[in-house]
Amino acid sequence: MSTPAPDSTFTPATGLLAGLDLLQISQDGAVLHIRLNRPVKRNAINDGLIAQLHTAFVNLPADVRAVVVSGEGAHFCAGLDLSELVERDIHAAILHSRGWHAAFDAIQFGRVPVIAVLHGAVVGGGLELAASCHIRVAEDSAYFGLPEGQRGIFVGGGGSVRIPRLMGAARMTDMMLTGRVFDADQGERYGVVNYRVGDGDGLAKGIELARKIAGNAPMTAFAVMHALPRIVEMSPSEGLFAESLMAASASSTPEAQARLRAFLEGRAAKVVKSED
Ligand code: 1HE
Repeated sequence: MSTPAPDSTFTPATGLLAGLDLLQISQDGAVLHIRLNRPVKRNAINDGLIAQLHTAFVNLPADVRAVVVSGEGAHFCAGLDLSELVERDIHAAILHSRGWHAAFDAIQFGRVPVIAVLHGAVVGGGLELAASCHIRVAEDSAYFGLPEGQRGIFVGGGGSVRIPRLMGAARMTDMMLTGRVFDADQGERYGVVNYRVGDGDGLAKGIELARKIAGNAPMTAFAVMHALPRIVEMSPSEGLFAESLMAASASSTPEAQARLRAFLEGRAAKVVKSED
């Protein structure tokens, strides 16, 4: 008997999300799965796809607590659709880049954590998309490149802000100047990849992580997504002050109080070693 697909319990999204034809969106409980669905073009991101990603992330169903993003076909994402770049003037090009920023900001600074499941090419804008997610799972086949250098362009989807914060500016400089491509293991070693899995196992891992995340208090997710990256950029003194305000806000929520009581009364899980 064949093993059911990891998302076999998911049902297609309804309403607005169902109308986004470049995405395939499905939901199971508190987990939403958004699959880039332009495999013929290797999920290259054209104007329509970036707009649909933005629309999806600002219209998440109220009961969703975590999102998994993956790519249909042999690759996660081939980056910017180069066929649309040729005819743009400078003003249109700036607005185009700002449109990508808005979409990826909606992912990074949205309401719920997002897990990227990566396989095949994760290049250019595909790596920028992955970098805007909160956790990255990579299958054996995944590889990371920034072919902008070869194409005579520059990153425009937030890559210069987000990618150095994962792998360091020196590695990104090398990728862009020499066309160097990192494999999945290098991606893990260099801080891009949080979880390494075999080919075909990424979605199951992503969904497993999303279910865990969905069980957290929403205020904790908010603090990790919105406060942590800002505190990292502050001076230590300002950071410590902001941390105190965030910590006090989180611990005062009724959900935190209930969770703390549950532990003290022996009703909550203890901390155990992870198997990953
Ligand atoms: C595309 C794109 C694309 C594929 N824009 N059409 N990104 C790149 O420079 C990566 C360019 N793509 C590739 O290097 C390869 O396509 C892949 C390694 C990703 C996949 O190779 P492969 O052999 O599986 O597919 P393919 O045969 O190259 O591509 C299949 C089709 O997709 C083909 O179109 P067809 O009409 O001839 O069938 C390709 O032209 C098309 N295709 N990738 C347009 N990217 C906000 S700034 C972000 C800046 C960037 O992202 S720059 C990096 C752009």
